Amino acid sequence: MYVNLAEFMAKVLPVSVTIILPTRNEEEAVGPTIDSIPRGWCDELEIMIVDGNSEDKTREIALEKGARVHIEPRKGYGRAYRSGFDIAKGDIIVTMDADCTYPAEVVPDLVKRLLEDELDFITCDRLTLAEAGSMSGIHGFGNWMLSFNARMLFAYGIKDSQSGMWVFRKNIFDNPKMRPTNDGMPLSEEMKILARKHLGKKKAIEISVPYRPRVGDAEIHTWGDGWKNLRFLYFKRVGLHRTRSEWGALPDNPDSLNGDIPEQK
Ligand SMILES: Nc1nc2c(ncn2[C@@H]2O[C@H](COP(=O)(O)OP(=O)(O)O)[C@@H](O)[C@H]2O)c(=O)[nH]1
Ligand SMILES: [Mg+2]
Repeated sequence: MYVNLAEFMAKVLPVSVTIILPTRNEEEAVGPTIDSIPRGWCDELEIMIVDGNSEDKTREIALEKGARVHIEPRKGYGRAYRSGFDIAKGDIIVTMDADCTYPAEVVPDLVKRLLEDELDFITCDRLTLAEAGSMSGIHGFGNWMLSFNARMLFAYGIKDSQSGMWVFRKNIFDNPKMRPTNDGMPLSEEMKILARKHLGKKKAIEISVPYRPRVGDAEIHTWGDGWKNLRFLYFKRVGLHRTRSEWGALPDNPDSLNGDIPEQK
């Protein structure tokens, strides 16, 4: 019995981890996404949704499941992360969509790899192992086109420029140059460009993981977001991209740690 316990304890990774899920009206998928995250494999595990003023039961469900809820009223996928990264308590940050598409079951192995190989940043490629029905034809094409342009412009050698699953050390943001500037979907490609540029190919790597069909409706505007992503790549390449809002969460954003989420009252 004690031997097994000792063995078990030896496998617990000596780190604190925050898993950040940006959410906007994800009541169908947020519960199963949180449930799919393995427990008990690291010293401390924080699961946090950064909610963009959902009008459905997203926050209520996340609270029920024991997740931390932070409301970032400012619009945008990138905006949610630029606040979440700042307030995450863990030394390691993991990101995923709250839509059941990314494989939470591989998170412990990815964190272990980051620690053992002394990496700073892992981005997860979805294209190699995508399951049937996970990416529509047009999204697959758009993704390929954006990834192709990103490779051409930045020569950074990353297959999937649009993946939203990353595993990295929070202290990469101690370098202000590593802090992404985009408040929208292009934050995803910006993360990879910054990682390869400032951390280097040895410390910032890409690993292939499974990708699954979405649960719940996506809000992504295929053509609008595709265009914004492409425009961002070219603006970034020539240094014309701009930050529209400051890094970090607003001090008066509601947070379940302060007990001021409406659903808590
Ligand atoms: N907080 C916040 N989350 C958002 C916003 N827009 C999208 N999300 C979330 O970001 C994740 C990615 O969006 P998704 O619709 O899955 O985009 P796709 O994976 O690129 O098709 C999902 O978990 C969304 O709920 C937003 O404006 N604010
Ligand atoms: Mg998604």
